[in-house]
Amino acid sequence: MKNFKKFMALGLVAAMAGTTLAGCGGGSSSAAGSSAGSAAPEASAAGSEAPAASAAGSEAPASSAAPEASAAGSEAPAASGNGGTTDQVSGSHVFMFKSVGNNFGVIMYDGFSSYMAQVGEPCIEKSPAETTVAAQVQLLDESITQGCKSISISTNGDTGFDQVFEKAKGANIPIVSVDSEASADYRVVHNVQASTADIGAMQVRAAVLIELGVSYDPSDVTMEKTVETALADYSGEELHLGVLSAGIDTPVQNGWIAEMEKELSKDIYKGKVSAELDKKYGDDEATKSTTQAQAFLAENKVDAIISPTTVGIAAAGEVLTQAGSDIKLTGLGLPTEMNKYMPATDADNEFDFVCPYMMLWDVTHLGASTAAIQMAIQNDGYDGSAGSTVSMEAWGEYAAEDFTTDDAGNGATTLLTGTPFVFYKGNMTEWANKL
Ligand code: RAM
Repeated sequence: MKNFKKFMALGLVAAMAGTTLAGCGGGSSSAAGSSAGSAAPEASAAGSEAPAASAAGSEAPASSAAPEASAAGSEAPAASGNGGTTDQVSGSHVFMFKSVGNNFGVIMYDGFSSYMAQVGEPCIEKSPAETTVAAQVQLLDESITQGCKSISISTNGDTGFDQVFEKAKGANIPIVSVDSEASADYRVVHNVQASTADIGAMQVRAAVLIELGVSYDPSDVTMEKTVETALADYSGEELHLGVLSAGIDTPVQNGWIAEMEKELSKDIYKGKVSAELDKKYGDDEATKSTTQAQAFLAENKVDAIISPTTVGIAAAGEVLTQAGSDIKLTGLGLPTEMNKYMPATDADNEFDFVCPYMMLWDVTHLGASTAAIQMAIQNDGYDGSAGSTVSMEAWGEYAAEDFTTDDAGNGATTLLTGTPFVFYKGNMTEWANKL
């Protein structure tokens, strides 16, 4: 399996040269329900720093190609000791996603547990059945009582955790949030997949460009210039965008939506794209997301739907495709879940599909880098202060990397460990069955 980082670098070059990439080695997808634990760096299928993505201001450390993994499904580097997934909370690093049954969380835990296996540390996934704060609080409380070593969490809301986080603090159990942030009062740091501003703005730009029938241009990764030019030439009716999000209180999606609104308030959109987003919430549940997508269809008020959640975008893809709707779709999705609604090859007309292009980032690396943060806290005295560094070991196909902590204001700090990546007809051949 090819290194994602390398792949993306090659992808950019190839795309700029107007050529297509030769196929990567095949790879089984960890998205397809890979078992928690020892999963190898299929992780590696995805990669962090796409040089491309750095265009939006997210720093891309120099690309250092790591050795290629032997084959799809290859084991993670030999674990020293009893590292990786265990069924014991006591003495283990707890990883908690928003809920079970979300492949994004499954893939992230694959990365987390693979890195923990490598460094010989036990870990366990404790994600709730329901995407609620209450369900997470209960599991957190139990995990702390049972003596877990650390907590890595993607939260379902920004309030309601104080008491249980206080309990963790009292027990010296470090909290790192990832994907969806925890309060700065309790977390050591928040691990960010890619700049919130980039992710929010790129989704708006993609929705508008898709509506205007403009293909994704990989030489303009963030689509900023392309959308400006396309809108300058546009004199049609005002476009209306809808958002199919996760929970109404979910920090990560709400952060992106705020950036979407900021983007839409720019002059280039005035009179051409409504500044108002029509928002609906599917709670990251397939059934609820489907109902909300059907509501968009029935109301017929939006030209395009942005879904900043892998659960929502897949549900909307199905609903819109089944209905043969004119409403277009973009957002954040897993290629393995979206391939049915997207172009497959360069030869396709992407506008024949409900979702011509969409974005995501290296989900496995996000999990692995979270494990690296926990290791830095445990072994190197990392305290999440701005300017301090987390060193991530070489892992699978990835070379060793250092990440520097950023000041996020209001006493909060973040660590940027990834960049956004666009999936479109020029690279779906590579990604349709992995990630
Ligand atoms: C979903 C989750 C997650 C989000 C991704 C893009 O699986 O809501 O929080 O980051 O989509």
